[in-house]
Amino acid sequence: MDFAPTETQALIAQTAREFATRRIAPIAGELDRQERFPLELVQGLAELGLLGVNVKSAWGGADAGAIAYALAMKEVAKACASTAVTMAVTNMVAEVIQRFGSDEQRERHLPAITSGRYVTGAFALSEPQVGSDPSALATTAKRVPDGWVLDGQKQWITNGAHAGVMVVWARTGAAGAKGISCFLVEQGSSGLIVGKAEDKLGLRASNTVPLTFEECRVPASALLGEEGMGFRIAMMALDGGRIGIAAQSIGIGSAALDEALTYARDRQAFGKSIGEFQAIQWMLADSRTELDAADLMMLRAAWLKDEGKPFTREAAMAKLMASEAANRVANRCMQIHGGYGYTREFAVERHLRDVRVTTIYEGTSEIQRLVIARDLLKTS
Ligand code: COS
Repeated sequence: MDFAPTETQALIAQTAREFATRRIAPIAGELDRQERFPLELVQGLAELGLLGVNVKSAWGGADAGAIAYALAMKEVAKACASTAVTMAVTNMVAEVIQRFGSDEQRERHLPAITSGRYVTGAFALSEPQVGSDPSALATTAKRVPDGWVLDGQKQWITNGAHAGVMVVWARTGAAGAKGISCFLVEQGSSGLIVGKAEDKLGLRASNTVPLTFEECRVPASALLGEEGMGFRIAMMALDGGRIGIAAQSIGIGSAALDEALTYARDRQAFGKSIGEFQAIQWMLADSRTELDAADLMMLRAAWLKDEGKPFTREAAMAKLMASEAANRVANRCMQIHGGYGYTREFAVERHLRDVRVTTIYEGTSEIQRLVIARDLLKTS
C-alpha cells in the first residue's frame, strides 16, 4: 500500500494549489458577494489542463487520472467552491464524451472543452419533477428525417448559461430507464432556451439555470452512445462525479477548518486563547479526523476508478461520508467563531453556505445510502 502520490498526481495537485492560492482565493469572497461567474478563472483552469484532468492529451487534457483530478478539485474547492463546481461539471462532461462519444464527437467537443473555448460543459439530467429518480424523466426526443427534436424542461443545470455543449437526457422510447437516450446539444441551438439563474443559498458565483427545449432540433450526430443507453451513461458519469463532489466537500471543510484554527489561536476568552479550551480542541480534532477519513475513502474510490475496477459503491460511500462530514465541520467552525462567524466579515459563513448543497446534488445522501445498500445486498 502506497499513500504517496505519483509524480504526475503531485504535479497536478501543486499546479491547482498554486493557481488556487494566487488567483482564486483572493477574489472568492468578492465573487460570492457579487454573484459573479468566474470567467477569467475558468480560462485559467483551462490553460493549466484542469478542465480535462482525466482526458487524453490528444484532445488537450492532462491525462492524469481520477486521483489527480480529486486532488486538484480539493485544492480549487478550498479556495472557492463555486469555481470548483464549475470545474467539476466540465470535467464530468468531458469524461462522458471521451468515454461514450464517437471519434467525430470527441474531435468536435473535447478540444473545445479542454481549451476553454466552450467555457464549460453542462450536465442536463434533472427536471422540475425528477431529481432522485431520473428513470422517470419526461423530456422527449423524437426522431425526424435529419436528426432529433427535443421538447421538455431541465432544472438545476450547473453552467447552463455558459456551456458550449450540454449533455442532455431525453426519452426516446418506452417509460423507465431503458427508454432514455443521451444527446450533445450545443449552446445556441434553435429551440434551446436558457432560463433565469437561480438565487441560491451558496455557490453564488456558480451558474445554475433551468433549460427549456421547445422543438429544439439537433442533428443525428448529436446522439451520444446508442439509443436507449442514456440511463446507464448517466449512472456511470455520476459514479465518477461523486468522487469529485467528495473532493469538493473535503476542500470546503478544510477551508473552514483553517479559518477556525486561525481564529482559535487568536481569539482570547477568560484570559487565554480559546484554542486552549478542551471544548474547542475537541471540535478541531473531530473535524480533521472526519475530513481525513473522508479523504481516504475518496482516494480509494478514485484509485479503483484509475485501476478500471468497479467503484460505484465506494464513490457513493466517499460522497456520503465527505459531504456529511464537511457539513458538520463547517457548522462547528462557525460555532468556534461565535458571533463573528455569523457575519460576512469571516469566510466561514461562505463555507457553511457553500457546503450545504453537497449532501443534496449529484445524488442526495439518501440516494447514496440506497446505492450502497443495494450493492451490499447484491454482492456481500
Ligand atoms: N453503473 C452502470 N450501470 C448502472 C449503474 C451504475 N452505477 N446504476 C444502475 N445501472 C444500470 C442498471 O444495471 C440497470 O441496467 P439493466 O436494466 O441493464 O440491468 C439500469 O441502469 C437501471 O438501474 P436501476 O434499476 O438500479 O435504476 P433505478 O431507477 O432503480 O435507480 C438510482 C437507481 C436510485 C441509483 C438512480 O436513479 C440514481 O442514482 N439516482 C440519483 C440521481 C442523481 O444523482 N441525481 C442528481 C442529478 S445530477 S446533479
